Amino acid sequence: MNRLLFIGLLLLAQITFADDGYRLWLNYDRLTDAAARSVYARSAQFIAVSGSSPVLTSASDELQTGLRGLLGTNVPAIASAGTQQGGIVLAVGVSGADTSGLNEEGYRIVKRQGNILVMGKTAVGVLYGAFALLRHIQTGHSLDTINLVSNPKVKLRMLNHWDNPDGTVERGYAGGSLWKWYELPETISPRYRDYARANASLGINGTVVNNVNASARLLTGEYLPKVAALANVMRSYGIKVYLSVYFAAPKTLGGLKTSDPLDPQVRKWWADKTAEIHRYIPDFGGFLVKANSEGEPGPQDYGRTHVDGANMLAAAMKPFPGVVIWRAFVYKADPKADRFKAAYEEFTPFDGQFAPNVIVQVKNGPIDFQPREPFSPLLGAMPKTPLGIEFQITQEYLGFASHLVYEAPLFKECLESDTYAAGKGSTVARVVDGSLHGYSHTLMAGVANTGSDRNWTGHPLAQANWYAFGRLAWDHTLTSEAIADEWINMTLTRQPQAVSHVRAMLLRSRAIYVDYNVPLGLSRPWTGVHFAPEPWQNRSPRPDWTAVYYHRADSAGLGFDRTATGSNALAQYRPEVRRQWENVDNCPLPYLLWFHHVPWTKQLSTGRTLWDELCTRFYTGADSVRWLQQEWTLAKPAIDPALYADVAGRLATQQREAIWWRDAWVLYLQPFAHKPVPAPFKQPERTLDEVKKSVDSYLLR
Ligand code: GCW
Repeated sequence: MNRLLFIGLLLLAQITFADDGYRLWLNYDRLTDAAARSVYARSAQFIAVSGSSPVLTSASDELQTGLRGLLGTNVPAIASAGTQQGGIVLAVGVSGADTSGLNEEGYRIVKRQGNILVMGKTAVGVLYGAFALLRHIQTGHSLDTINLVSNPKVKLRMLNHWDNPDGTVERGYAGGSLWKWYELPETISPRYRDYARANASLGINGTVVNNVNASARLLTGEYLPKVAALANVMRSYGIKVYLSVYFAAPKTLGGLKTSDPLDPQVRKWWADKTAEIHRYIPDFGGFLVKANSEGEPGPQDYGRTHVDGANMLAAAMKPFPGVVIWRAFVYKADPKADRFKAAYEEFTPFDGQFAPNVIVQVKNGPIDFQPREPFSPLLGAMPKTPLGIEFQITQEYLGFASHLVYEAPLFKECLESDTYAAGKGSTVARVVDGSLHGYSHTLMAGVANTGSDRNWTGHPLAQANWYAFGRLAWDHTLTSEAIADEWINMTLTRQPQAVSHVRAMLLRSRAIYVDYNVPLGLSRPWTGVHFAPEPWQNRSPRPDWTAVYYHRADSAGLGFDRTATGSNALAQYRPEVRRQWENVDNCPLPYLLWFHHVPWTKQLSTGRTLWDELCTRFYTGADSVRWLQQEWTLAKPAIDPALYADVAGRLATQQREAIWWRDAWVLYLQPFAHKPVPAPFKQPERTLDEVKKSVDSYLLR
């Protein structure tokens, strides 16, 4: 009777349990198929851990937690398998054929003598293998013939947090900062460990804990113990901590007269500071620097160059294994210049001059994390300088946490672009993984979308973007579809019909967003809140912080001429790339307005004029949000009710705002185009003034 009651309560608990999203893709919900559970359980009767280290303990703990959840069994951890069979053996440092194809962080999982062997040259390789084994089970694969070998393609796989010491997050849409600076170092939130687990499950091995618009405070004796406390948690999961640094710190913090990178006292200050940091954090990852960009201080303040600045920090870092990551995101407030060209112009002359422990971090596009950009022309143009890539996971220009945009297709589109730097097949991915130019350091960074919200990312489905970034940083050859499938199965549901509805939503979401937002290569970095549509926005302290600077709408047409008759930014690309884009008659439509000022009446390859095509995209894009809503409804029976309701609410917001954004563009552009909205679409019901008013309410926030 007691037993029945217990089972009854258990069932009730399962039914009424609301998934708050905290557990991410590591929710380890019980597999519903009892037969499958017992088959898995037969291969997971014990976990043998040879050797001991905090990282191995993390691996074994995670397997225990995961298997307890998925299979409902308590799997004992033992020191050695001996002659036992039917268990999991974690083996680190194995040599010979088993680890021959592995790099330092890779893993191999095979079935051997009745056990499942998870091997790596290092403990962290085994940890990644343990997560891979769990993923294998979570996604319903058999253990009978398991044979997995995997190596990360990029060495530094990092999140960049734009978190400030006051607890706010620049461009963060999921609450405040994860780091509770006021409570550290004494109070260690359990959340830090869960953050580390989630990252390690993807192979992320670095985290820059503070904003690139950096506060010097992080470098003080008050803050370093706090950073060290975080590093202590991360270490057991193979994650190194990095700091963004404020270039003027020698002056503001050290009381020196200057922060000139060639000044001996300044150099000494940084060398001492770097040594001090290592006393707190012996395995410190390194520095990330935003210098002479958007008002941040830098070497140019003293007539020095980016190389002078980076190499000064590199010299301070030289006694240690860490790196200096110098951002290439720079542009000047010059109304005549084309911001598109700035990073290439400033950095290519320095190729080969950076110290060996410097990596230059380049945003994926030449402007700034737009919904669709061509790849940055810098990628492939600095063969003698390790270039890392920076993606933005947080949705600064992708509708914050209210619009659904699955970013894997965006990341992949860039990674698969061919730079032709060393002939055909010189993809951005091959620049970034170092195989093209033989870089000594390789790096993929993502600006994090995590915050203090219980579900980490605000929009529950935006967890998929953190997941996708991490998986691609490990292996950029994975497809967007495969990553979506993994994430959905591990996080939301394993019911095949529901999986296919959610997969369809994710895969189409970015194209839908682009259609109602910036179709045909339209671009629009906004000032203001970076959310509301403001194509009319033409006033700012800087010309390159207005919308009109980018879209260039006038009575003749729309778009930025970057051909030889315009800014000639196209000349920064290899001839093969340039040829794809330089002719307005055959430039692929996704890039058309990035490179051409196109007459309103020009007929495009679709058979429609520019104006009609734009309207078609704006309207079908906005209408497609209804399709997203329908797909979500179809998945409803298989989704946790609380989570379902959360996403349904956000989709409703997205639907309303997609129409708002469509109307903003249509009503703003129409007086230039002098054309009616083509049938079957209908003229917006509101006026431009009404749209502007509703945007103002966002700007006042
Ligand atoms: O996209 C812009 C953002 C800034 C950000 C900057 C950068 C951290 O609007 O908030 O500053 O890029 O990447 O440095």
